[in-house]
Amino acid sequence: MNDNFSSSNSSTADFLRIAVQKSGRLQEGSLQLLRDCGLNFSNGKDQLKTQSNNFPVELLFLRDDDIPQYVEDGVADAGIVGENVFIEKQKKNALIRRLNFAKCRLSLAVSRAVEYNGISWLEGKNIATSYPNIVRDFLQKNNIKAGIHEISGSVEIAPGIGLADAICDLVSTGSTLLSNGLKEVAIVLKSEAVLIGRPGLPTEKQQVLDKLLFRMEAVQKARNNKYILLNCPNEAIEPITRIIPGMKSPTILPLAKEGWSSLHSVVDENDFWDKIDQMKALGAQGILVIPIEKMIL
Ligand code: PRT
Ligand code: ZN
Repeated sequence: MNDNFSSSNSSTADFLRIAVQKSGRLQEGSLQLLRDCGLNFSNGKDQLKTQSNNFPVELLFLRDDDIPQYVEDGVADAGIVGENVFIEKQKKNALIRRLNFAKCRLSLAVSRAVEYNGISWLEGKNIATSYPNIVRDFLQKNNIKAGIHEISGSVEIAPGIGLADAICDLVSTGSTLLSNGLKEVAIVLKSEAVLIGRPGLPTEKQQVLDKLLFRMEAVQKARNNKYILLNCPNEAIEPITRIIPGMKSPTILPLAKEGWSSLHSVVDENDFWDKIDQMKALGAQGILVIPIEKMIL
């Protein structure tokens, strides 16, 4: 692939076609990730497709439910969907990469009035869902026989109108369940946005995909880490280095103040606050935390 790519001298036939959601919960996160990977393209809100002007990628804007089929058929080479949709659609696509946004869970819920005593409560009951395949698999694995009532929207009202005894639907904060008098009783699947693809891409397109994956890795690592600078007494350097070892080891610079150093490193977002507390207890002061844009190991 030509690094000095420009749209004027390349045929779009070689472009890697990525399907993204036309509008909805996945759209912003999908476009932001691609932009953070350095791809320029027009917003595309009212378009069917758009091409990047600095990377051989064409975006197709589709309903999320249709994306796995379009990828399997080869209309798109790859797509960004919720893992829930990827699994439910059962197409011959591969999960290429988890993307760490649009996190939610597919859960079973019942009326709050129900005395739910475990999964066996579902035996012989009726479950309303937009995810019949996933629910069928789940019931089979748990040896439960229950009816599945497939509905495409507003699943949460089903128990209230007598359509079903339970539902299986996506949950993030849980407030929709709460306001419909339901309680979450079991998690069937944890989901996030994923990049899916068709196996056996032509070499040219595979190279574009590999290059994009390399960039996604750098962007996702950077999102999960922060650059940290702090001052500490020299005797605290060693214990602090054990807490924030960084990519290889921290950078340590002497301060003008005798017996003190400045220490620079990288810290994981997830255990950030715990580590700050530990370092403060060791005498760290003047702690600065800075976002990282890209991170390449
Ligand atoms: O039009 P199109 O078919 O493309 O979009 P859609 O309406 O089918 O999908 P959309 O945009 O609603 O969701 C796309 C994807 O986002 C889903 O397939 C999930 O992978 C992911 N996602 C993440 C969610 C949620 N969080 C979520 N909270 N999808 C749906 N919800 C629903 C939830 O079921 C509830 O009804 O949002 C409502 C609010 O949830 P609570 O728990 O915060 O109240
Ligand atoms: Zn949809």
